[in-house]
Amino acid sequence: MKRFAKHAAVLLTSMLTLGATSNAFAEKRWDMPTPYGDGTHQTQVARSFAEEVTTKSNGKLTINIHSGGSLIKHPEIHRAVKSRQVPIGEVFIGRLGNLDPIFKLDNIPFLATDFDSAEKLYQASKPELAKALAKENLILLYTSPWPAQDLYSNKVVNSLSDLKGLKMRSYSPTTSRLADLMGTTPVNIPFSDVAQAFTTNAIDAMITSPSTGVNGQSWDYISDFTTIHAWIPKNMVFANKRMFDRLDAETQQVILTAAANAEKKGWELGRKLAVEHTNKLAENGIKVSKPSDQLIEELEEIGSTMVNEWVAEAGESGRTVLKNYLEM
Ligand code: PCA
Repeated sequence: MKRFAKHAAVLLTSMLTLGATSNAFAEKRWDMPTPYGDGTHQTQVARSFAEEVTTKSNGKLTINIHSGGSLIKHPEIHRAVKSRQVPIGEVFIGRLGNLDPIFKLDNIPFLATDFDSAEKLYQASKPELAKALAKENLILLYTSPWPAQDLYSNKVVNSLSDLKGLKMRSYSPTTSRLADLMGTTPVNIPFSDVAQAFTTNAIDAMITSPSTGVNGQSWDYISDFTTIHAWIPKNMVFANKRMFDRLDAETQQVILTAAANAEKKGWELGRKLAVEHTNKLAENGIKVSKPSDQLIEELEEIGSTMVNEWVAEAGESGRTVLKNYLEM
């Protein structure tokens, strides 16, 4: 009897150990670096995506969000996913502009300035976007837009001459080119350093969303906000294809469904937050103005130049994307 009990205990222990081992095999953990902080809607969307995958896969795949560049800094995230240092990550599309012209399209001014147009531009460019990522063994999972990009400055801006010679923050190759064409000097500064850059006069102006101004409490160092609504850029989330292919079909489907839901949520938030956050800037003392006709005309002309430059660089596939967009 005693011997039997001992035997049963050994059996039970080995069953538990086996159980634990096979569970450990079934369970996967994906670390997902994101570039922006917890206060941004982008990271909130990423968190809801991760939660959905974790819940719906019944724990087979847990996605852990590491926000604000805490695991991997923004400039390294793309390479980290490509090299399988991490299986999944989020980046601001325009940052990758030097890798493929399709990424530059995301920051071209005055091509798509309202959300309906931005959604069309996204649909028209999505096949090329996915193709550019696929070349690097990456799968596009979802995109999420920022509210339209407006102008922050420490003086009233009625025309480009008011900005001449100022240092303008840029966050991508396309926005550096824009700063040049505006007669300003581009200074590449990540969002995390923007407040300090303004207070130390490393930059004098920037073009970004009202949300980013709210997240960075820009009223502490900026007086004027002009609603130029120049373009609607996006973040994208992608996975390494080899790591994705290693998951079972069911878990892959959970990811794709969660990605589609995240995309929907991101686009809804992008639309909604523009008004809310512009009001918040005003409530905190920033002078919010509509752009003058002259400023818009000058900027639109730069926009046309940049579209032409882009088509020349992107060639046939770029022309097709634009043709499809204009016909939508
Ligand atoms: N905020 C981000 C990207 C676009 C936006 O609205 C930033 O300024 O870095």
